[in-house]
Amino acid sequence: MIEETNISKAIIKTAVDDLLNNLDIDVGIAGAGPAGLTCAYYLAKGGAKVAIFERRLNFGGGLPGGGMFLPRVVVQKTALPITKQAKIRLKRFSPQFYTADSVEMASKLAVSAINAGARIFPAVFVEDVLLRENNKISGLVLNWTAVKLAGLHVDPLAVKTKFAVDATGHDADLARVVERKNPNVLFKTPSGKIMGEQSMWAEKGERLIIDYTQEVQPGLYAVGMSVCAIYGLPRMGAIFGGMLLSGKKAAQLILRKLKK
Ligand code: 48F
Repeated sequence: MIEETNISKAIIKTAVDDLLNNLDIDVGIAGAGPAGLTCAYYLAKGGAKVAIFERRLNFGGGLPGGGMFLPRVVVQKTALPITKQAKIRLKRFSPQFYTADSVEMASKLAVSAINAGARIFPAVFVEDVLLRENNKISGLVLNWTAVKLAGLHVDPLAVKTKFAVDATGHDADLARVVERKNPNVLFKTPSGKIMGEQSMWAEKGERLIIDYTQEVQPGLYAVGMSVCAIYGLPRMGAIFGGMLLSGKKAAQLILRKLKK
């Protein structure tokens, strides 16, 4: 017999247990776009306890939309080891460029991260961080996206992290909230301030995003387009190798620190 209250009980109990189990984690990632998903995969594969908090109900960020809604993206040769592990099917377009179905790519990056052990919490908005001595970021402050959309005042809850990752894309939402609330916090940029993304220059952006993927504040890493927003790098459009390689690089840097 199907008893509705038993359905409710099953959902409430298992979902709350899952949240409780993720209150104290190695790495908390804000944003389930391609950079956040790739970062989560490599972290989980390397043995870290990692959760992604995504403000939307779906994952993939700007990836499923492809280029101007045409559901294809370009991936360069350098990122092929990442697409291969995720079993993303590619078509060779030129000696340098491959194309992928953007929906397949978003889905498979998420499946890989989940299969490696990462958790994805949908409809959760990262609205702030826990800031401790020496401006060390030691956790994420969470609320339901619906609360924000409804314009309600509901106090958030927090999770503790050894490292946080800003994978929020073009707005660098997490870094910006840190800057807005804590004017004394200086970022590792020439001005100490978040510089904002520059106009499109794919070749330059794809190269520099890898160089600049690093810890931007004690305890906070940036991956993907948030790196460009923080360091004033150009945007690239529907080419995704840099997003994947940036996520992987941050995961490797964090894993090295976790092992110390
Ligand atoms: O925007 P998004 O896909 O960022 P990305 O991983 O990749 C960028 C590419 O999609 C593309 C590009 C390629 O050259 O330029 O634009 O750097 O994914 C960011 C995700 O973060 C979520 C947002 O909904 C999206 O899924 N997000 C943004 N702010 C928050 C957030 C927040 N405060 N809390 C939780 N999730």
